[in-house]
Amino acid sequence: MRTCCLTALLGVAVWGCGSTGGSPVAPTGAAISIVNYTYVPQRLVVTPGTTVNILNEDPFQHSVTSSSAPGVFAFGSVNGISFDTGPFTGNRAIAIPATAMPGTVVPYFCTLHPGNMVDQGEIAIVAPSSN
Ligand SMILES: [Cu+2]
Repeated sequence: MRTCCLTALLGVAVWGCGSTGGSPVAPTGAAISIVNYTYVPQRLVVTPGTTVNILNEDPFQHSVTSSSAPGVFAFGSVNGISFDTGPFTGNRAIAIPATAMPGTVVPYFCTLHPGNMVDQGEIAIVAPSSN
């Protein structure tokens, strides 16, 4: 399942992989890049169940670590949603639970440069479109 989703996000056709009926769900390809101390995009909008791929393009470590509120530079959660890549270079992925409540906005920061990234990032969770 995890391998399936990650493969889909890499752009490889995997229709039907592990599916047991119902409509296929198009991969969203949600992604965050970190470039020159900057999270891009600063605000990422995703639906519940999304895997977010993160690429740190800087030649040194950063983290993507959730906090409880904007301006709070400590690990925390909002509506039960939290994540922490730990310091890394290259690629990581975080999973937004399928049970995440739409309307939840989770701020995140870098534990190695708290308050010193260009902007704090945030992930906003919205309901899937119903069509
Ligand atoms: Cu950093």
